[in-house]
Amino acid sequence: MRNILLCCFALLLTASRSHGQSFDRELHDAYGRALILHGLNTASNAKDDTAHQPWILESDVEREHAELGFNCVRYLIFWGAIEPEKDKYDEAYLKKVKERVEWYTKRHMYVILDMHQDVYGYGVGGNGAPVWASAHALIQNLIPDSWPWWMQNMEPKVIRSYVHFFTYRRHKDLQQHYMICWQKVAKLFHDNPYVLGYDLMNEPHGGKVIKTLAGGFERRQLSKFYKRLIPAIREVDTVRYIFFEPRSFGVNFGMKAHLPQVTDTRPGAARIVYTPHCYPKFVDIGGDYTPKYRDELSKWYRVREKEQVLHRSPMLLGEFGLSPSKVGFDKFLRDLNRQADSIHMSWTYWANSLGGWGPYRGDRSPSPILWELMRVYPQATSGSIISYSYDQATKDFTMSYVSDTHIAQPTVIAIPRILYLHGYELNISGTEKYKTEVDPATNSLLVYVSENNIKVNISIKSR
Ligand code: IDC
Repeated sequence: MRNILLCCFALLLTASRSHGQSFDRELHDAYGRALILHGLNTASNAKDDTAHQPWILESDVEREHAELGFNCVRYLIFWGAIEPEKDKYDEAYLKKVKERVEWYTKRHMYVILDMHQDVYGYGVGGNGAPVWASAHALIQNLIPDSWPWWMQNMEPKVIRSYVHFFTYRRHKDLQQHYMICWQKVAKLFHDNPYVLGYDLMNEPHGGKVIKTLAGGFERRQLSKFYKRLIPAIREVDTVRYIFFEPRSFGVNFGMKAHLPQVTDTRPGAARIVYTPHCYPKFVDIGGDYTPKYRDELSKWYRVREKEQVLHRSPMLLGEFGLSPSKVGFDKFLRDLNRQADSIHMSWTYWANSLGGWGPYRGDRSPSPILWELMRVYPQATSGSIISYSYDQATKDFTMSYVSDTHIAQPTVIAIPRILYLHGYELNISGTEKYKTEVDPATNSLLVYVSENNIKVNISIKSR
């Protein structure tokens, strides 16, 4: 009996992983095409910039679009910038955000708005929540500034602020203001089709470490917070995707999350996206990328896939990143990308900056990181993706999918301009009824297939 049950369970798992799964691995655009997103978090400097804006110029966005093959951005916004004083909203800030968001959307790049925070907020040495929304503590400045930034989460005033925010019974107004803030943002963008959705809160943290690690925070407080916030956003916008995160502490390096299933309250099919972050321990704590960390990375993926089955939603890897001075950074990014492709996971790299972990150096020349992020991948697929892969070393791309001719728009494959300097060989099999074009603005390959429900195979090789 036990064996039969185990078999049934295994079958159920394979069914949900296979092509006939009962939830979508990919997000979809308005035409019904399956989307895979690659882009940059933009930008970390906005946390502390006086106007809370990223350093970028519009020409940087044009470069991402036209040369680098990115089709989205995770754009940082801050509660403390939107509502710096209680009940007073900074319309000038929102206007600036809108202007910059439109740099992307007018180029048909997707924007995910990320309500960012680290270390709770501006009143306690972090960023995110406004000063008025933080709590005080008797003991001050326990953690030296010279320690890694995330250690500031142990500072008593930070712990207290998180605890207040998530203790809804006693401090209702904090979450209520947060919700109103999101409603304002959603009202501003709900008619822009290239604003893809809202990332509810960057790296939620419960304050008390043991409770957070043991699961109580996600099971009760975080889950209930999402149950309030999602319907509040749905009052204003029923179309955009809701991106939601597990706790960051431990999950970032591969521990399992305890977040119960998150559900959407929009009418019709759910439009939610599970958005974990991936930072194996060597990234922050030191050391090279060794086989031990390769195993840790693979474990991170296995755990996330299980959680995806629980949430029955596509996944976006909202943050991963590291310094190009780490030994093995390129191997790490290749391993991470290979596994992301194998489960059709979208990603946004941390972060868009000049120098440091960023894809550009201070003079805007490419850093070694950029070479690992420019990939051939199916940005939009008119049908169901079976598989796709890109090998950074050989520059071989292969993909197969089942065509759906009810979708008139083409399958779009990103081909960053500088990848194939001597051209590429394209091979399409499975059907003869197709035509191809190259989008001159982006160099993307557009594939129009006119035979329905056919397995189409595409391969691209460097000349
Ligand atoms: C980091 C920035 C760093 C800044 C710090 C605190 O790179 O310059 O001092 O934030 O604001 C995250 C966070 C993200 C972090 C990133 C890298 O979401 O804000 O950015 N990271 O440390 N979680 C894990 C890593």
